[in-house]
Amino acid sequence: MKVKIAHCADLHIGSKISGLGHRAGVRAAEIKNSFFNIINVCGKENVDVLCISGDFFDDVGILKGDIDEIKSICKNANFKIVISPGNHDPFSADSPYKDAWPENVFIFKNNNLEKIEFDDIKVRVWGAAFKGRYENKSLLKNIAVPKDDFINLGVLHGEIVSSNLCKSSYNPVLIEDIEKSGFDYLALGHIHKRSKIYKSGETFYSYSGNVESSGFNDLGEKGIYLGEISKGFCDLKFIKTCKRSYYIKEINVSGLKNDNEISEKIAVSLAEEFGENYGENIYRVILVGEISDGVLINTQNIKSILESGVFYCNVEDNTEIEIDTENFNHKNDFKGLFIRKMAEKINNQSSEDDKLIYKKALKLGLISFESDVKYNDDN
Ligand SMILES: [Mn+2]
Repeated sequence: MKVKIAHCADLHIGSKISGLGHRAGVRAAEIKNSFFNIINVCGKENVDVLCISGDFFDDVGILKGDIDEIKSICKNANFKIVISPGNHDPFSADSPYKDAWPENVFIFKNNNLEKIEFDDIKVRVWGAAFKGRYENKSLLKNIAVPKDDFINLGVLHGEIVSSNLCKSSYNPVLIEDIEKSGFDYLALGHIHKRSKIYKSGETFYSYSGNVESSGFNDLGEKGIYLGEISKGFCDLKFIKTCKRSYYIKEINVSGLKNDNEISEKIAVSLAEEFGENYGENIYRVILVGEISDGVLINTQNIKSILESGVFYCNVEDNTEIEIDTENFNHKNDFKGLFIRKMAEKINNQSSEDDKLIYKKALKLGLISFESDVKYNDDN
C-alpha cells in the first residue's frame, strides 16, 4: 500500500503585509490565493491527503468571508485535508475551527496526540492542536503505532529541540521521540525555512516551510512537499506553488551615466538570473560600483522605471563616487575645495571602515551641490 500526500504549513492566511507600499493589499490577497493554488495542484496530482501543519491562519480573528471561501474551496476538493492547529491558529474558544467544516476536512482539537483512521485508503493520521499561543510540553510523547498494514502519518506544529534541556514554548519535539513514534512520515510546521527530508529510525520527517514569504528576511522559492509514502519509503518532492519570491540583489553599475542606463542594466541582470518571468518577483536591488561625479542617482526614479515591468522593486544606492581629483586640483570654487579636503581625509584614514565613512560623506556632500540630500529614501 502507498499513499500520495501533500504537506504544507505556515500559510498565515490573513496576515498583514508591511513594507510593500501600494502593493500591500494585492500581496495580502495573494496569500489566500496561494492556498487555492495548492488545492489545485493537489487535485491535478491526485493527492489522497493534504496535511496542513499549523499556522494555516495568521490569527483566530480571520475574516468570516475568508473562512467561508476557504471552506467552499476545501469542500470541492476530492481528497482529505488534515489540519493540526498551530500557535497562530490555536484551537481556542474563539477559533473558526470550532465551526462546522466540510466532511473531507479533519481538524485536531486537543493538545494530546490523537489519530484519525481512513479505512478506505488504509492510512492513519496522528496529530494534536495548540490550544493557545504556547504549548510548553511536547505533543509527541508515548505513542506506539499499531503494527498493522496502515500507513501512519504525523501532522504537528512544533519546534525540534536537541535535548530535554532545551526549552521551547512551541511544542518542543525531540528527535528521539520522532524515532520512537513509528510514523512513516511526520509533516512538521512552524519553521518557515524549508528543510530537507530527514530520516530517524524508520520515520521520515521534514518542515515544508511557509508558502508565501512576507519579507526580505525570508528569500527564495516557497511551496509544498508532494509525493508517495509507504512503509519505509518516502518519495516527496518540493513543488513551487508560491505566487512570487523575495530576492536581494547587488548590481554593479560602475561607469553608467544615468537612471535609464542603470534601470536597463538592472532589468537585464534580473532577467538573466530569474528568467522571462522575473517581473513577478519582489526585489531589493542594491547598487554598487563607482559612479562619476556629476551623475546623480535618483533611486525613486529608477524604482518607478523598473516597476513598469516588475511587481515591486526597492532600489538602494550604495555606489561610491569616482572623482577625478586631478581635474579638481586647480578649481578654486567651493566644490573644488570640498573635494580636495575630503580626498585628503580619505587618504589619511588607516582603517577601511573609516575610509568608507568619509567616502559616504563626500558623496552626500557632492549630492548636496546638485539637489537636496535625503538620508532615508521613502521606501
Ligand atoms: Mn508557528
